[in-house]
Amino acid sequence: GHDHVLYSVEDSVATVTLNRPEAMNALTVQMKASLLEALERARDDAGARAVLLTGAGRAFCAGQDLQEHAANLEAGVGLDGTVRAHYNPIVLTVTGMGKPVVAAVNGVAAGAGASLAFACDFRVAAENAKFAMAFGAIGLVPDSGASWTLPRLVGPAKARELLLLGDTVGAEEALRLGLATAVVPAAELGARARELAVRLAQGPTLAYGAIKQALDYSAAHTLEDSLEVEADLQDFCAKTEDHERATRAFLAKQKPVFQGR
Ligand code: T3D
Repeated sequence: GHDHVLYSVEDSVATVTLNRPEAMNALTVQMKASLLEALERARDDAGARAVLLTGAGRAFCAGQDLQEHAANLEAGVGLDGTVRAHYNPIVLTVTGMGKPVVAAVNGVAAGAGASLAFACDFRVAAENAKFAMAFGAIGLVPDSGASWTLPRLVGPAKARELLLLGDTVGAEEALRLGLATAVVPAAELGARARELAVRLAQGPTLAYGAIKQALDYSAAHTLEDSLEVEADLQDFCAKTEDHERATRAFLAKQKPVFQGR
């Protein structure tokens, strides 16, 4: 039950691990509830200034558990409202939290598992990782935000091609497309993704949250509206302790130490 998603904090990095390796970390209702709980915990944890999301075993996440899904279809309850009840809040928690989220993509990310990786701020992929737009192959529409995130990551034409044809994207192609932040040998993935998360955890956390907000806002608004939001967010950031200290450190030719406030 509860151990299907693990949570730990070290060096101000909260690590959330999908932990049902025997099922390629496919998402059951129970697992989705635990994942949402872990992500909300990471969001609210004052001791966590960056989040690392990864999978145990050979897969990152195979998406919706199709055993459970088939049982629901059999019982005549269809999708059982799971997109609104689970997937949407999970994605909004990742994108909406005021701290960076790094996906360490340790293997295949399929369907909603791929969407989950797309919702993160960074995707560090192992050489053996791949992204499978598995939705169309089973007659479903991309959910968990893939119709929004993927065109913004790889451009509208490529996203359309990937989602309509459902082709799997390997790690090297993902890097070329801008879908992966970096590709690293599988044995180094944990360390390399962690290195990035630790670097982010030592950064100006409030400014990072504001950067995420500004980008999400500008994605759906005009330049004029986005300038207004930038001005508001800048007023906010200018009042932070981290900004004040970093400015003083710059003038003193010192390296700033950010506290996340
Ligand atoms: O409620 C709703 O459905 C709405 C929400 C939908 C959101 C979605 O995520 S829809 C998309 C669901 N996911 C998929 O369609 C992916 C299905 N899986 C695959 O395409 C492939 O298995 C993979 C590309 C993920 C991996 O391929 P490969 O060759 O590395 O492994 P495999 O042999 O296919 O799979 C290994 C085992 O995992 C196998 O079981 P077995 O034969 O060892 O007993 C396979 O059935 C199982 N498995 C893989 N994915 C799922 C799964 N079992 C349940 N659910 C899965 N999603």
